[in-house]
Amino acid sequence: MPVQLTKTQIEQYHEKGYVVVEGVLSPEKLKRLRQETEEIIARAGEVTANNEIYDLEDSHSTQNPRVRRIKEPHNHSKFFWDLFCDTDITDVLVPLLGDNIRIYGAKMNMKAAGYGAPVEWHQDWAFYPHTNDDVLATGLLLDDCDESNGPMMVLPGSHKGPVYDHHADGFFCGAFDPDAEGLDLSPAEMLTGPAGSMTIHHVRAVHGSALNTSNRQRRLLLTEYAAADAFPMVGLKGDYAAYESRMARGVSTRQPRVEPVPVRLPLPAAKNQGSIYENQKGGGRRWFETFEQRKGVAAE
Ligand SMILES: O=C(O)CCC(=O)C(=O)O
Repeated sequence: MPVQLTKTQIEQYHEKGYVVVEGVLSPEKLKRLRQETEEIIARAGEVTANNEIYDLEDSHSTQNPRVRRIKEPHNHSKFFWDLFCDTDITDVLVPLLGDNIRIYGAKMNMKAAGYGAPVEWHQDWAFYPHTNDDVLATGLLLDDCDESNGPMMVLPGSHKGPVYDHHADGFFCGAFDPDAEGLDLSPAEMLTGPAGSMTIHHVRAVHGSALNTSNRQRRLLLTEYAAADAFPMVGLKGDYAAYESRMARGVSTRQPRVEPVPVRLPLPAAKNQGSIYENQKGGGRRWFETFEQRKGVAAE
C-alpha cells in the first residue's frame, strides 16, 4: 500500500521543518535502486578525477575507488528519473507542495563505512533560493540508518529563521559558522530509519551530518522538489526546455509566486566547484570531525 503523510506528520513538517516517513519504497523498488546504484559505482574505477557523474573522496584511486556522491543520477539513468516521478513518492509530497511539482536537482550521498565524509551545517536555500520557499528535499535511505552511520541532522524550527551567511573570504562556501552566528545546535535531531524510509526536509532547515565511523555504509538519495510556481533565482540548471522537462507531476507555469522570503545569493560562486563537499573546502573552521583528524588522533 502506498504511504500517505498523516496529519501529525504534516504538522511536524510545518513545526520542525522535517519528517521521516517509513516504508515509502517497497522491497522490490529498494532492491532495484540498490542494483542501479551499484552499477554506477562499479564504473568509478575508470575515473581519476571528479566529473559530471562522480564526486570522489580525496583518498579515491583507480585501484581503490571511493565515491562520495553520484551527481544528478537522473541525467545518467532513466531509472532514477522514473523513481523521482513515482507516485509512491510524489503523492507523499502533495500535502506539502501542492499538485504541481518540479524537480530542481538530485544527488546520492554515499557515506562509506569508516570514512564517509561529513557535511558541514548549511541550508539548501543558501544554494538555490527561489521566489517562494515551497521547496524541500527528500532523502531515500538505501541502508538502515541510525546514530552511528552518519545520519542527517536537522535543527528543528530553523526553517522559520534567518538564512545564514554561507560565505568565507567573500566567496560562497556552502556552509556557515554556527559559533559565529551564535546558534545552539544541541537540539538538532537525527533523521534515522530503516532502509526504504524517506526523509523530507524544508529547504530553509539548518542541517548537516557527521563522519561515518561505523562499519556500515549510509547511502542517501536526495531529490530536490519545488512547487511549480517557485522560480529559482540563480540559474535554471540548463536551458528553459530542460527546466520545463523536470516537471514531476501536474502543470508548469510562467507566473512565479513571489513571497517575502529572506534571501542571500550564493554569489560570487564558490572557489571550489563541483559539489557541496568541494564548496565547503572553501569554508573556514570545520565543525564536524574529518577522517584525517580522526586518523591523526588514532595515530598519536
Ligand atoms: O548526506 C548528508 O548527510 C547531508 C547531505 C546534504 O545536506 C547535502 O548534500 O546537501
